[in-house]
Amino acid sequence: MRPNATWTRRRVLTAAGTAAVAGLAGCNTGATENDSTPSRTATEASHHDDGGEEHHEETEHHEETEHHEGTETHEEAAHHEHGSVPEEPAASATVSMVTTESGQQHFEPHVVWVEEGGTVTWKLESGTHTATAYAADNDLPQRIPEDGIAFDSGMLSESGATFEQTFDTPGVYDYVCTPHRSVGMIGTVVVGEPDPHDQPGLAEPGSDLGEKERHKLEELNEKVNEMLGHTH
Ligand SMILES: [Cu+2]
Repeated sequence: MRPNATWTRRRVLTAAGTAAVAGLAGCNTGATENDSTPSRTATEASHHDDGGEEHHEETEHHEETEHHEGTETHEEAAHHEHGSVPEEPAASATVSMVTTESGQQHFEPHVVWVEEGGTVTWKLESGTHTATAYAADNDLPQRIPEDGIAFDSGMLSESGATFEQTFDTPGVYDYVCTPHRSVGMIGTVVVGEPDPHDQPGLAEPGSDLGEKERHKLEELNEKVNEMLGHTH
């Protein structure tokens, strides 16, 4: 168990309330342009009529998130959603490509982990998306191993369409949906047990990238470093 398990659970519970109301806010795409800081004081004040039942913390958190629909900062939302990473590599993994009803685009889960020789299948749930490796060969910054495969699904537009890729070279592979790059529709495939110190996919994202793209890459770096740290 992680030392901060309790904290994590609380955050997840809070996120559940948010997700029900605001959709998958963690992806924080085009639909939530105004990342203003929530004005909690006003909402908290309205709860003081309840008679000071301060021990009902989780209930209050839930109510709060309903009132703060769509006003979470990017950082908060990113940590609420998709908090879990795989515990160990699997022979295969599946990633959904999704456009939510509120118009947000994302890969779910954001991070998958397969063994050397493992296969990842991307499945189009909704919207129109690609899964394109961050590689010079795809006219993108290199964020996969130098000898890794620069995969590119091409545009998938029919619901249920799939793209499958087998990975023989261990490493960290960042990839992006090219039409939704600017809103940070990005994911990571980890193959085998690579040395985290030697991965282009874990480098600090360049300052020339868009803000949402950079934030998402930083978030993914954090998750993958944590995930690989658990294996040693
Ligand atoms: Cu997309």
